Amino acid sequence: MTQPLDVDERRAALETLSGWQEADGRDAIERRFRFADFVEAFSFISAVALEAERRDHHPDWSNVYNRVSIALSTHDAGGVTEKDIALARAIDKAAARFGQ
Ligand code: HBI
Repeated sequence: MTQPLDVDERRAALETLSGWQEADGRDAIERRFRFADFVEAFSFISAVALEAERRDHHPDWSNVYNRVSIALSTHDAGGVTEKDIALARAIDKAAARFGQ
């Protein structure tokens, strides 16, 4: 099984990402997005959902109209792993296509 990153690995990985931070009160990383409207937010969600399914690695997320919050952790490993960093990187690419 993939091992959780240690504190230094996690900090170094966060620096390679765009807008991700330690999640409040849980062992995860998170990024919050704000889109022009619901359709744009949902288009982004759809793109991320397909990418997550392709990787068999899925976000914990919420959507309120044009806002999307995404938290990433590897449930099976009980922490943040390289799988989360790789998915965060893919999410950053998807977000960039939506002007984020
Ligand atoms: N997604 N974030 C996350 N963490 C997991 O451990 C995980 C997942 N998606 C699918 C998955 N594990 C499967 O390997 C099984 O646990 C169903």
